[in-house]
Amino acid sequence: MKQFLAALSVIVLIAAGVSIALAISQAQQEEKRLKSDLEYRSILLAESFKEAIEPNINKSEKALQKIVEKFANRERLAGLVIYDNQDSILLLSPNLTKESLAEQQFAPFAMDEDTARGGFATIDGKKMYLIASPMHEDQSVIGAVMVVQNADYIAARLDEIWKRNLLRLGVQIFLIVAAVVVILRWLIFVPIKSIARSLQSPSETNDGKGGAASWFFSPITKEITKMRRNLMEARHAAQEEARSSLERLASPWTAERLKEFVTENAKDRTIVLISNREPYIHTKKGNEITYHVPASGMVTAVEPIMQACGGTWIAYGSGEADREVVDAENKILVPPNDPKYVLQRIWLTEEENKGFYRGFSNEGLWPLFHHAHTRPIFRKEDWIEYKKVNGKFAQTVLNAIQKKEKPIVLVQDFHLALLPSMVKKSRPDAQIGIFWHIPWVGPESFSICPWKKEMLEGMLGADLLGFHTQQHCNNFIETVGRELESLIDYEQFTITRHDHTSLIRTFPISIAFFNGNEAEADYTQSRKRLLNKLDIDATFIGIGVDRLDYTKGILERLKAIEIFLTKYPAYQEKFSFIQVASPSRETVQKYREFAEDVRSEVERINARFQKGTWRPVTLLERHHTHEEIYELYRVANVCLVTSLHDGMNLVAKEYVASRNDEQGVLILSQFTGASRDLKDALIVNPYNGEQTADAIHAALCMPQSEQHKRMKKLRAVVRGYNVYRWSAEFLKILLSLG
Ligand code: ADQ
Repeated sequence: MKQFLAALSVIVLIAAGVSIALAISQAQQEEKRLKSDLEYRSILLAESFKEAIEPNINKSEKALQKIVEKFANRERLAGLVIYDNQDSILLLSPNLTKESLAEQQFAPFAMDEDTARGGFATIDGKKMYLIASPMHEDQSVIGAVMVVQNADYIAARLDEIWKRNLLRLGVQIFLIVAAVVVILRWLIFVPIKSIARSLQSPSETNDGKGGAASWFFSPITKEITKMRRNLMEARHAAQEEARSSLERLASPWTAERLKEFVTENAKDRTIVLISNREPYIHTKKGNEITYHVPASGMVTAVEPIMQACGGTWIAYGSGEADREVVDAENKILVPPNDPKYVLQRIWLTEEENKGFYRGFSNEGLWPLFHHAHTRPIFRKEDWIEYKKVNGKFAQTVLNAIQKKEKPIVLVQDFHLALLPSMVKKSRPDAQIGIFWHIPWVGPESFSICPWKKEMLEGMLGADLLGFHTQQHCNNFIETVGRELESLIDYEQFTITRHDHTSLIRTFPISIAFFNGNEAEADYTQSRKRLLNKLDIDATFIGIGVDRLDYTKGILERLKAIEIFLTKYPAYQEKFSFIQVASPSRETVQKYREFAEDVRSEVERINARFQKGTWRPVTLLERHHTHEEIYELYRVANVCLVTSLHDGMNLVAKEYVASRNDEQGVLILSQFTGASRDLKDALIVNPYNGEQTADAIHAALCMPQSEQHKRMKKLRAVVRGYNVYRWSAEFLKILLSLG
């Protein structure tokens, strides 16, 4: 308050100083003007008076008196005087007296110097202007006339100017003080109060209008809001961490425990899981119908849950023999050799597949959500198909949950972003969760999607939205904050829109960690057999297992292997790398080109280094069963996961799970969700080939004790947070919302 008063006083003093300086200057100018005007008028009057008197100077006093009277009634004229050449007054107008003029020497001076003389003087207590002009006859001075003008009005006029200026100064000071008070109140106190209030409240409104503080404080408000958000997010992450640490101490989750949990908590409620990719694909081998589990992280993670809990899994039937094995309702019990739940297939036309799957999902959303420097392609016709197919899935879900009370609907992944709100609209009682298996990018990156608002609105139909990492949650919340009017609660991590609240949570997905018999973990024989079968002759084996997808960093990995063999030539003929690559999205041109690039890169590296029976890279480009993949993991001294961007990456977790001998080293990209938890891996930047090459070298040189120490910790993480726990936590929170 003291500072405020001091600042206000300074402002007032400056304003007063400026006003007074202006008033002084105005008064001086006015005084100068009035005086010169008076002088000028007096000179004119004196001259014309002289011209009237000069020829009549020798006439009678009466005649002269008449002339004086003629001139006398002028405004502000105090009197006229006629002097003879002896400096004596000959005649003067009645309102003047000789005594009052006795001391005035203007007339004598004028006659002596033969020129007009004038000046200001006080006569009878009044300010006067006097001017005397000599009269002539035959070029001799014969006397003088003097004009006496009233000059009091000049002082009165100056007084008036001062009074007016002082009054103006008073009004100015009042207005300045009032303006400062109003400005401080509306621009500073009120906005600061509102910022303080919003800081105290955990929620943040995005009403698109901005608050009281918006324009004046907007830069600082933005920064404070960001800081506050970061603090909230950090607090939330810490709470989550504390919660999971506590739960980690609890007994491990198993399929049986999950089943019990679901029976107890979901009672008889229907569970419907929906994804684009189906868990079992039926194909034909000649006349025989066979099936396989697709190479998909989503299927790897979610399938064990459905096996444990039962229910219906609705998915697109993509296999050529899929229609032949389903019943009239397009249903089949799976797993085919040990049925535990229902797979209900839906069919898509070629046009739908092209727009929904190949176009919008794989050419638009997939590159949009992965920073892998592949430009997303958005076509209006693909979007139309995407909406249509989401509607088709929604209708199938609505049919499946018809007459079922409070069904539990679990939507999987980015193909079905619109599904939650489509189902919610018709069935508000359904408890809907969506899990986003890929990363969620920042608001800036997401903003390029032409149908961003519709996507977000679709997702916010869910009661629970799950992401792999806190960063993905933060990005999602910030995106909604940027794009939609909503109320965001940073403490609870909820978004409320149109009276519906969605909870945003982190659920780092995992695998169904099967604990092998660690005592029997001797792979020497099987290793020999497998390497013989693959015709690989090497002491050290590296492995990479991926879908043939440009986000997985396979080309960067191959480059790093080339650098490694060049930089550490002692490993030539000793180290061999196996790349298991499952064909993926082959109908998309970018994927066909990528597979071609991988093949030619493998050929190039092999051609450069191959010696005798040794070749540096073996590309196994076909679908493998999980058993086959686990066998390969177990022969590998090092597993390379070098994704350029990955939601989680289950290969990293699978490698760790497979190593019950607690040997082997995991090299893991820093751009995977898995790198947040698997801290005992060697973390690399996949774009840095030198670094990855050095990590391969470090892994192959790592003492067994160090490998053991790291692998033990990694296994503890994956075992502690397996996919049963992941789904239990997801379901626990979803059920708590109903
Ligand atoms: P994906 O991108 O499919 O998953 P990932 O998590 O690595 O990636 O899972 C791949 C799965 O496919 C693994 O189970 C792996 O064993 C299997 N696989 C790979 N190559 C195979 C082959 N040749 N034959 C058979 N199986 C093969 C998406 C996201 C990930 C996220 C998962 C789960 O992109 O970031 O971890 O979902 O949410």
